[in-house]
Amino acid sequence: MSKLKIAIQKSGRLNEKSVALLEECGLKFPNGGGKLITESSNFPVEILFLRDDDIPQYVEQNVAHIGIIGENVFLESQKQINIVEKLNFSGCRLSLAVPKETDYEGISFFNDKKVATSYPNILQNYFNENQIKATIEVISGSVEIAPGIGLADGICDIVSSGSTLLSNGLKEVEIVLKSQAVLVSSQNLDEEIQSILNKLLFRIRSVQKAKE
Ligand code: PRT
Ligand code: ZN
Repeated sequence: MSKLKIAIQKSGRLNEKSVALLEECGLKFPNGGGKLITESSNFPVEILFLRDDDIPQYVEQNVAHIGIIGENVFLESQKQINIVEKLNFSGCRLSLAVPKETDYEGISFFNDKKVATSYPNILQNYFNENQIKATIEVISGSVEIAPGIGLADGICDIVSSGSTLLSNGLKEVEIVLKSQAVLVSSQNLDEEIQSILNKLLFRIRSVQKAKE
């Protein structure tokens, strides 16, 4: 019998809540011990533990049928996959920030400026929509230190409480995107897999409803 393959984050901010959601749906499976793939004992699913950035590609290629990622990772990936459900956890925003002493009067500030980010695709679209011509400096982590070390005039990064910006002398000036965890799916599901997904989705929606 076929199994629905679900990709979730191996470790990080989405891991615990992704595991919890599947457990709340009644799925029993071994979790932990560093296994990268595990099976449920009471539902036809296999769970793959991956880095969140790799999930869109796995899902596009139908290696995983569905996955749980942040909308920010979904959009940045530009992969041909669908959002099937918003999951109401890991809410955050992708924002532009500048050194707090900057005299900021609007988005045109970014014309001819350098902005450091790990989200070049989303940011470029945003600048295009707002007719801003800026240089995007792609870095993969510790984006918040870029202005302080002279690498950029501003940054575009994920913000939740805002305390990281604050402690690096930055202020949030524009929200580029509001994000939350989403369930994504492949566009090439066969009938059997789709029917398992429908059962899981029914449970996910019941769990969500119970929390409203
Ligand atoms: O190892 P892997 O690649 O799988 O994980 P990762 O390090 O890329 O991602 P991870 O675990 O940090 O985040 C996974 C997802 O959680 C993100 O893609 C977002 O959708 C979501 N999320 C929610 C966040 C945050 N909140 C968040 N605060 N992702 C990152 N942050 C970081 C942010 O980059 C910044 O450095 O936290 C800092 C800001 O937090 P505050 O509270 O100080 O504003
Ligand atoms: Zn990642």
